Amino acid sequence: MTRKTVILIGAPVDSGKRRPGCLMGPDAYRTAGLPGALRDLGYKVEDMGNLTPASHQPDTNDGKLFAPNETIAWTHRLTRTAEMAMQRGLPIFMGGDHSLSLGTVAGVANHAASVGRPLFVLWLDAHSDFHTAETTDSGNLHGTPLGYVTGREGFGGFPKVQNRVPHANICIMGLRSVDPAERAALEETDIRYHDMREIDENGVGRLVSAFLKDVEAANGLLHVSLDVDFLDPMAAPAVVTTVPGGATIREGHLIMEMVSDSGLMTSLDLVELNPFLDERGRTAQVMVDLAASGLGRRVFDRPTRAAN
Ligand code: 5AB
Ligand code: MN
Ligand code: MN
Ligand code: MN
Repeated sequence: MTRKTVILIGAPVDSGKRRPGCLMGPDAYRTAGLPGALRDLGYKVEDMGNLTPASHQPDTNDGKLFAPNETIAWTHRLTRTAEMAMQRGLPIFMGGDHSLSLGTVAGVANHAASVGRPLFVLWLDAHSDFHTAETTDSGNLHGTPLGYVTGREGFGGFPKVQNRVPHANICIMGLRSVDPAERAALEETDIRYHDMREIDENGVGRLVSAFLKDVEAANGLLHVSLDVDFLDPMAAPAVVTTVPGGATIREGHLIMEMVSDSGLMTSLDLVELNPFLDERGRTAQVMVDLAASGLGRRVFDRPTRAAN
């Protein structure tokens, strides 16, 4: 039996918001042991190193949008990289802020179309990231990836999305901070979204299993996009956009273990980690543990770490 290949792709994207630091994410995941954890699970691991954006004009600071040229350049680079990596294995995009998902999801969607299978997306996030470059109040493009990949208007200058992700194939979990313009747009769609209250009332297990059943029934590919701020800031402090009242480590692991059991996940984003804000690497470690759970590790298999 050939071992399954996981392709680690460093995407030190830091242009999606004003506060810097996410560019250190890929190396924090390596330092926290992601490659070794995956090898221990039996995967063949290839690390492509850290990418750079396509060449672009320097950004000026005169418009509402922060660093649009750089984010557009990343979108070009990551779309192509995702398309190529999907042909060879399971890519893990080590971010980088969430604006990287404009490219990763667009590329994965192109791959899905080329193999004739529908793409499904599980979006684990406190935010819905459903703005367009026109509706955003902050001008921070990390709040726009789901708007982009579903083909919303209002992304002038960005590459045209070749294969939109259908609304019905998207499930957002963990919501507790959605701007009015996003909410109004979201409610016009049949994107399914579960806020923290719904999680509290139903438990994540029931909600995730309903979604995974649909992915399986459609013979879909599944992209998981894990934003650090899905988790409660007490569990995962290393993120700019902290919102209290988030998911617990246990809920995170349950979701990822159920994803793993389903055997459906074909690509993964780890986004928004800002190692500059971390406490002795613990947020990076939580993210590595969640990724490992999504690829077959059980919580009771988690190694006890030496203190030094
Ligand atoms: B993240 C906010 N909606 O548009 C905006 O962290 C936050 O990738 C976006 O989910 C958060 O700036 C983007 C207020
Ligand atoms: Mn996000
Ligand atoms: Mn978020
Ligand atoms: Mn954020």
